[in-house]
Amino acid sequence: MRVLLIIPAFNEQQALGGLLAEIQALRAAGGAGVQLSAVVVDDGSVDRTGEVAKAGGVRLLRLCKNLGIGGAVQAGLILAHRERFDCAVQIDGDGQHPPGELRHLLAAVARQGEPRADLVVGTRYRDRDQDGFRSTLLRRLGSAWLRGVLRLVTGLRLTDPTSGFRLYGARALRLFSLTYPYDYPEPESLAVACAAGLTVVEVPVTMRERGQPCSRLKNTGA
Ligand SMILES: Nc1nc2c(ncn2[C@@H]2O[C@H](COP(=O)(O)OP(=O)(O)O)[C@@H](O)[C@H]2O)c(=O)[nH]1
Ligand SMILES: [Mg+2]
Repeated sequence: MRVLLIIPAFNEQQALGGLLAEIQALRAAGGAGVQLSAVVVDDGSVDRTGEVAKAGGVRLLRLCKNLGIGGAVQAGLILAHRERFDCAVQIDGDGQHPPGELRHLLAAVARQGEPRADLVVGTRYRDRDQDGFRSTLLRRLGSAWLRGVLRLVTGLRLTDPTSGFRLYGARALRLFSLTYPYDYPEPESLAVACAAGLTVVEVPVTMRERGQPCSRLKNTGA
């Protein structure tokens, strides 16, 4: 299975080097039948994000103007679709999403005997409330409101609609390379996926707080 990691990064020179080192370690370790590639999408960073990406040995997509997170992610999705990757995984450039957790997202698409998942969302909340991720009160309130609206509009019961750690299968790549929301892309894209008849599932993952160092190596880009 060919998997493209899409890393939107805007002024992430501090965290990006450590994240890319983790990704290289994961690639070197190899996984059963999984071939990992990665692309950093940088659209107007004023720091050394692009240089850190190149030094980290991954592809760099440098857009000529800032499109925001939605446009940056869609650029990666178009690349994945065009190059016929089996799936793509969006992962934060700030190191909040440990690449090792990718296996949980991949397991959800490999599961037999269920409708094949087109969009797999990594949730930081489900089954992890003891030692897991703790967001700010404001963020949790916003998330609760979004959960309610999504459930009302689509019938989807998700715990983490704003999660940016998600896997896009082939059908999602086809859809989102044509249209991807720009304003609040994570929750909106869930509604778009549902409207298009795609299967959306959620799996628990561990996330780090922003600014928490990546596990293997110190940052190289600062
Ligand atoms: N290329 C690009 N990346 C962005 C932009 N805005 C945010 N990002 C990246 O998208 C990821 C998610 O943003 P973040 O601020 O961490 O969102 P949060 O985790 O939901 O709080 C990070 O890697 C950011 O660097 C943007 O305008 N362009
Ligand atoms: Mg983040």
